[in-house]
Amino acid sequence: MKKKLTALSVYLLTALLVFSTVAYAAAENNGRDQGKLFQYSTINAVMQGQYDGEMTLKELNTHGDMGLGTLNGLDGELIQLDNKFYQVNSKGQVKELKGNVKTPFAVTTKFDAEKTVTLSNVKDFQDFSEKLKTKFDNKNHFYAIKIHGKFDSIKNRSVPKQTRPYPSLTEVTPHQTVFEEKNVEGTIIGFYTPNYASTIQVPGFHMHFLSDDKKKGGHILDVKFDSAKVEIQQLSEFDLVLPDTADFANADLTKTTVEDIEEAERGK
Ligand code: QFH
Ligand code: ZN
Repeated sequence: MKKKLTALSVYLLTALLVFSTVAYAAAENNGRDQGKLFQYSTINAVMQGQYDGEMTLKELNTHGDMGLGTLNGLDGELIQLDNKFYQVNSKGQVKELKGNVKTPFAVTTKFDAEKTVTLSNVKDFQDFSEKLKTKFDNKNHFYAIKIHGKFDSIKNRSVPKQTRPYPSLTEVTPHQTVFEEKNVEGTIIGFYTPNYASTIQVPGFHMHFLSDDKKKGGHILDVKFDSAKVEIQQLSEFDLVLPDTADFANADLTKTTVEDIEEAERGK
């Protein structure tokens, strides 16, 4: 009788252990960690000329290995790829940055793609957005995307460094520089933000580009390609750190409209 009881309890214990492991794995998205977005400041702060932050690239790197943003003074476009940071200045020059450089706005994630989809016959940015959105399982979560490929045409912009008093982003973008590359190989890094979060990040797709030879890149205004594999990760968690500066404390962040963002970010 005693032996039987022991055998039964061993059996029950094993069953419990197996069950809890399975339940935990399911909660953890089949053993993978839930994708998490990390962001410093908000898009409407950038829109309102909040161009200085306290976040170093070194600190940003502790929250993710792939991302985008800008540098203090709105000094060009920032691309984070494979734990390295690159700046594309308004002359189109690309420079690798050190960890002590600061950003006023950046988005990053520990990228771990959960699926890869193929997009074909992409005519322009809008076509890209429409085609990629159909691949998302959850239209109200955020996504990180990474595309390494050869692009028939890609139009990038970079913004010129500003001095105080800072103008709004819609006042800066008429002075942006636009570079169009043909048949270029490189990586597109991007984030998808659902429209309801349009005060936080650019609604829809916000993408930056870096060529394989690390000589070209910027904030993407338009893109065209025959076929490319898009790596996707759903981001169901979001860490937002706000600048603890007097500028940020006193800014009116309610003035920005979605139309303003479209104008500044899409070049329309
Ligand atoms: O282009 C100003 C941060 C940035 O990439 C953006 C820069 O999209 O607002
Ligand atoms: Zn950008």
